[in-house]
Amino acid sequence: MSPAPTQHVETVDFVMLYIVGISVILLLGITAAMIYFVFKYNRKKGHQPVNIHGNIWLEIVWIVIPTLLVLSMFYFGYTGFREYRSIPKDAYVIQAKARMWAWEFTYENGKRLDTLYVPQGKPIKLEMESADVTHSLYIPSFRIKEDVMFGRTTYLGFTADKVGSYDIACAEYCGLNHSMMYTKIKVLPQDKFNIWLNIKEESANQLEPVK
Ligand SMILES: [Cu+2]
Repeated sequence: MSPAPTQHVETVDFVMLYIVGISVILLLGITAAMIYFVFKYNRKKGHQPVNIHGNIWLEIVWIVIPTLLVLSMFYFGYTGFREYRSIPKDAYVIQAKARMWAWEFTYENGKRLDTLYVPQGKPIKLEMESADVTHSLYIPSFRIKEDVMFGRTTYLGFTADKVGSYDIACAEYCGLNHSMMYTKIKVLPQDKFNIWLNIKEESANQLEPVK
């Protein structure tokens, strides 16, 4: 199998499967028990209601087991979150600016355009700001998303392991053309990225600087 676009994908997908798996097992178990009791204690069978007092062990079991399950969900979710929020110091920094209704990416050498190009296998840090309202930079294939706000710099880190082109969407409703606020992230091998970075001709694709 070809590798996932980022390592983070496996972490997020595992947490998702884990939570959905537990939920489905509980749903099936509870539904089966309900249906079973509907038939077992059917009124026509003439059962008499009995006043039952608390069972300490039963109560401990149904408090402890759900607590452990929920804590384990939190553990996997939180370790995955920490892993993707800890960005290496040598990460390659790209500035991202959002505005109604476009994205703009600026590189260390001043190169600026509306498509995000990144080198493969290198930790990337996006430093993000908004020129107007709140947006959210979302790369579904990478399972990452972060709000982009006016007057505040937020960040997003990832390492793209697989060459390719993936969608970037805005995931925060930001006005009339929000649904069209799409662009691409293009992952290039390091050598091709270096060549690309120094080509001036991309200027045709460049936007007016955002004030
Ligand atoms: Cu937006």
